[in-house]
Amino acid sequence: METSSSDSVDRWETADYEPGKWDWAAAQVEAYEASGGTEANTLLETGLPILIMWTIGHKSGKLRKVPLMVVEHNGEYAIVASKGGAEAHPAWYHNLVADPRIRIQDGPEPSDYELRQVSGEERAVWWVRAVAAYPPYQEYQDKTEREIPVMVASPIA
Ligand code: F42
Repeated sequence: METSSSDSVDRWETADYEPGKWDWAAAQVEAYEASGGTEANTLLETGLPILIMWTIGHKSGKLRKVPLMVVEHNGEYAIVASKGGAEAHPAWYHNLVADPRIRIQDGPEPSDYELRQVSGEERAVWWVRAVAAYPPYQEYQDKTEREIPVMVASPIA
């Protein structure tokens, strides 16, 4: 069933925000949004830029906001479900599989994006970009059997 763009706008307005369980990440979301993206916009002392991704919990229906590293190329972003190299995917990854429509805030305001999971050659190209943006991604991949999913977000006009 094709959902209209108004559905997608409504769901962001109607879903109740529920912070994630990692307090430091939830605190970063709060500080980033309160400053319109001018503060708390890097990962601790690395100085590397972060963005805030919005998803809808596929079990809870809650609005979830997830800080992630910025891996951007020609207006598209890679979403890297690394979770520090944990054995399991981050919970938010399952939300994206259930519904690829997300919002990304990389600056003052969030905007709408559509995700595709990438594999093979396309994943390899984006993986190089991801590790260039945030080198620890390679350490995370080296320490787990899990293939860290990479999804690419394209802007929805
Ligand atoms: N995590 C990454 O994976 N990649 C990054 O590049 C990254 C960068 C980053 C930068 C700054 C920062 O502050 C944090 C950063 N993180 C990065 C951490 C990221 O923001 C998340 O905290 C982390 O990936 C863990 O995500 P998580 O969704 O597994 O969070 C857990 C701890 C959590 O909050 N779980 C919730 C809970 O109540 O237990 C549920 C979250 C959820 O979405 N639940 C779904 C629902 O329906 O509501 C169901 C999901 C399911 O399990 O099916």
